[in-house]
Formats: sequence, structure tokens, C-alpha cells
Amino acid sequence: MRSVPGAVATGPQRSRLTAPNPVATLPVLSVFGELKTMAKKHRSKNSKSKIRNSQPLVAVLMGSKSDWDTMRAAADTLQQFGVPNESHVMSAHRTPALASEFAATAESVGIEVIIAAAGGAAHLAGVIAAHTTLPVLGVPMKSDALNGLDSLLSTVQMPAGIPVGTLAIGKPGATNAALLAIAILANSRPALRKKLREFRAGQEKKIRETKLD
Ligand code: AIR
Repeated sequence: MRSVPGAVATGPQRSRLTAPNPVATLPVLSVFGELKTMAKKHRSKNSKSKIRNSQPLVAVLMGSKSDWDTMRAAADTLQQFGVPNESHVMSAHRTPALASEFAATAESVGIEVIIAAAGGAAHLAGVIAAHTTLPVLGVPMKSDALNGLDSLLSTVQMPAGIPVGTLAIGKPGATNAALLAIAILANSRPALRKKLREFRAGQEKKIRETKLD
């Protein structure tokens, strides 16, 4: 079991992430297989996996545990759609080796979409995108100093060539990142496409039936 600090892990899952200390010694640009092998030896102490015995298809990454209150909305939405997912804390600045290791090995372990959230000088999504060709969805976190405008600009203003699909600041962005990840996965999964259509229909019905006092 892996856990976000302070949160209880809910799934067994493979463990390919290194704990913060061991990872500091990992070479960032190691051979792909070598990284995978090294990573498998360790178990992350700052991650959370959802849906028992399922291979995670979506990884939800965040720069700090302080982002979890917001990013929980992404994990919960994926959970609601039955999409196997895992959540991890890692930082482009504080744990750069862990971030690049994760991104470089994500595809090989079956991850299909990565959601990356950070606040302030929010470089996590960009750094992750630099190390993988998987779709990366960025969620800017609300910041104390600038209310998330700093996070938004740092996430969205990627140079041509390395795309990050940037969502709204905060919880709406977290929810929509999950819904967009689901839409991407639904391209090749008719059952998931059906669930997404039903979700939209339910949402529309609720609004059409809204009565004001
Ligand atoms: N952050 C962490 N490493 C790099 C960045 N940009 C972000 C986190 C969080 C903010 O810094 O994503 O939104 C503040 O983190 P903390 O840990 O100080 O609460």
C-alpha cells in the first residue's frame, strides 16, 4: 500500500516510485529499463492508489501535499467513473529526479494520461510533459500571493513542441482534468464513453429541472 502523507492508501498496486531519499541518488537520465528496475525495488510513501487490483490508467501528480485538498476532486471523479488511478506528491523543484523518473517510466507501466498540478512557480506539468509523450493535463493551484494567476501562467505558457493541456485554476480544473482524461480514455473504451454521455445527460437534466425559490 502507498499513501499520501496523512492519507490512507487504498490499493495494492505495483510500486515503482522511490521514496524521497533513495530517489535523490537516482540518475535522472538513466537507461529506461534500469530506471524501471530500480524504481520497482522501492515503495513510495507519498502516493495513493485507487481501485483495488487494477492497473492505474491515470496518474494524478501534485507538487505538494497542500495541493491534495484540491486534487482530491480529480481522484474522486476518476473513481466515480471507475477509472483506475493513482495519486502522488512530487515536485519539479523539490524532487526533480522523482518527477523525471516518474514521467519517463509512466507509459511503460500502463499509464495513459497524466494530470499534474502545482502552484506558484508551477513547473510540474511542463517537466512531466518534457519526459513523456503521454497526454499531460496541467491544473494550476490557487496560490496565496497571486490567487493562482502565477500557477496558471507557469502551467499554460509552454513553448511550442512540448504541450500541456491546461485546465482552470483550482477545484474546477481538477474535476475537469479528470473528465478530460476520461474523455481521452473513452476514445478506445465504449463503456467509458457511455458513462461519460450518461454523466453529461444527468448534469443537463439536473439543471433543466432546477427550480428557484
Ligand atoms: N510547488 C511545489 N514544488 C514546486 C512548486 N511550484 C508548489 C506546490 C504548492 C505550492 O508550491 O504545488 O501548490 C506550495 O507548496 P507548499 O508545500 O509550500 O505548501
